[in-house]
Amino acid sequence: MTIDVPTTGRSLPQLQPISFIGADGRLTDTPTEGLRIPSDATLTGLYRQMVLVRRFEAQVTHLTRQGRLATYPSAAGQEAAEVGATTALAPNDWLFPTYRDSAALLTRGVPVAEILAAFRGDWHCGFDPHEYHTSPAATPLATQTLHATGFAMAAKLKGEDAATLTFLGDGASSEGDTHEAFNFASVWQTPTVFVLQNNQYAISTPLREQTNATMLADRAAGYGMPGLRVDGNDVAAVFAAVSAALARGRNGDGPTLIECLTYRMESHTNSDDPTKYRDTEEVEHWKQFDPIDRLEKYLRTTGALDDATVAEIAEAAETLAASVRDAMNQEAEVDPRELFAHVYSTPRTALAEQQQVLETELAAAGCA
Ligand SMILES: Cc1ncc(C[n+]2csc(CCOP(=O)(O)OP(=O)(O)O)c2C)c(N)n1
Repeated sequence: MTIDVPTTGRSLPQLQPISFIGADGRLTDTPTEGLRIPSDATLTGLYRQMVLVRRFEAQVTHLTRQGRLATYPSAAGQEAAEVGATTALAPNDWLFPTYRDSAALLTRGVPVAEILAAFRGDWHCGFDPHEYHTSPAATPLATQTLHATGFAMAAKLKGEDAATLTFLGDGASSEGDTHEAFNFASVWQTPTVFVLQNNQYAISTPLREQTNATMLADRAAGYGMPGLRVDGNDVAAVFAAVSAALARGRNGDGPTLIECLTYRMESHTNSDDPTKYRDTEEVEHWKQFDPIDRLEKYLRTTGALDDATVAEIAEAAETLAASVRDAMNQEAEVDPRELFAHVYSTPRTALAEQQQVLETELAAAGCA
């Protein structure tokens, strides 16, 4: 008896991550799975955006230390994954970010004050998801993978020309929600791209304690979808891989998992001390793979970047940082009644009672 063995979607990703531009700024000789390096004009735009988001991350981290924001999960070091993947989106596509992905929100065009509203304890996500085709950043790990998959399924059923992209971390890849999202997306061939930012740590849990698998991209084969392992610090590779995956999705060919190998340069948030669980040699090692430095080196060799352009971009980054400071120096005007405004369409008795308590307290404080 012979068994008919289906072979589609079962190929494993190559071990060597896809990379166009090496840490030395030169072209690599790594196989690129048929992907093409983006044009110099596209790469210059990606360089500019990475410089802006790095300055943004640094400024926000400083403001956290000054108490202007409650907490901040920085994606410093992960600019190539954040910017490369988000830039590949078409305006009609939808982004499903996590708490770590403010750089992606900035790239998507969300104003700084609206990105940071949630981190200073203001209400809701701070921006209008419909305006930016971007969902609120998820804090419960991996829930956004389900949202991205469900949304993509709805788009497919409605015949819309939209794909979804969601970011998840190496830690989130161990959550049950991720399994459900991968499985559903592959069975129903939803136009979803899962960008797994493997930044080596889930707070203090290193990758070796997170998984015993050789690589996270391997998991795609178990769900029958293509998986790619990409040098997540090479923005050219991230942009090319995500663009191709989004095109696959829009063509009706289903989801893709892209593992971006990268490194979280800062602490998880300002509430943990990374020196307790990783050594400075490791951090220094990863500095060699800096996504901005390597692209700058490359673009200087092609002639696309010169001192004047680099200086102009640095100045734009300072202007952005000043706008972040200005926005966070404005006191947020919070109305505590809004806590109750968007919970249920039909108010429940218990909540109505709590609302009444608040009204009484406000009146007693002379704030009615
Ligand atoms: C369902 C759930 N469990 C636990 C947490 C607490 N938590 C917040 S961040 C984090 C680690 C996440 O690591 P990873 O997915 O690798 O993302 P990273 O922060 O490194 O980008 C944990 C366990 C949470 N937010 N949600």
